[in-house]
Amino acid sequence: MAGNRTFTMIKPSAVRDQLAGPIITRIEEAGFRIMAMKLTHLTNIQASIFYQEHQGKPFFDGLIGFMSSGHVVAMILEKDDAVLDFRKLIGATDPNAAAPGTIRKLYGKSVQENAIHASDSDENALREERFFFSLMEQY
Ligand code: IDP
Ligand code: MG
Repeated sequence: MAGNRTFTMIKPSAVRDQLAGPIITRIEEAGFRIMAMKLTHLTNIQASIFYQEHQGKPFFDGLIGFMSSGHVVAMILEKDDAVLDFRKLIGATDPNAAAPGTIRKLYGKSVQENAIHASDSDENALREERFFFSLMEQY
């Protein structure tokens, strides 16, 4: 059975462009409940660990530089089938290929600066929420 939690992070470009508010509004209007939220600024090392699955890929260094370039808004979200439904809400990795009305289509600027991160499995959602939030903050 699919889990009911996912993890998301509004990326530095979107926070810088003052799009956190509109993005959070869309998330709530789509039925996701915010269970935890944190504004923070990742170091290079923290971003590298968060994105460790992409180490060695051609876009890795650019991604890490970008993700540590400014503040992010990290959130734990709750809804039935959270991981799958949230991936649908944000759209494809490349904003140009994302479906109309999706967050990445509306607010993404490029493949790298695609406005928002979302977990791709229940297992990764748990890893990512633990990375950003201590146990105490979840209860
Ligand atoms: P996802 O965010 O849709 O899950 P992933 O393949 O997991 O996509 O890639 C993680 C992030 O790395 C993307 O959201 C994007 O910011 C960046 N990225 C992925 N592929 C490319 C690329 O080909 N060029 C530049 N950046 C990329
Ligand atoms: Mg991914």
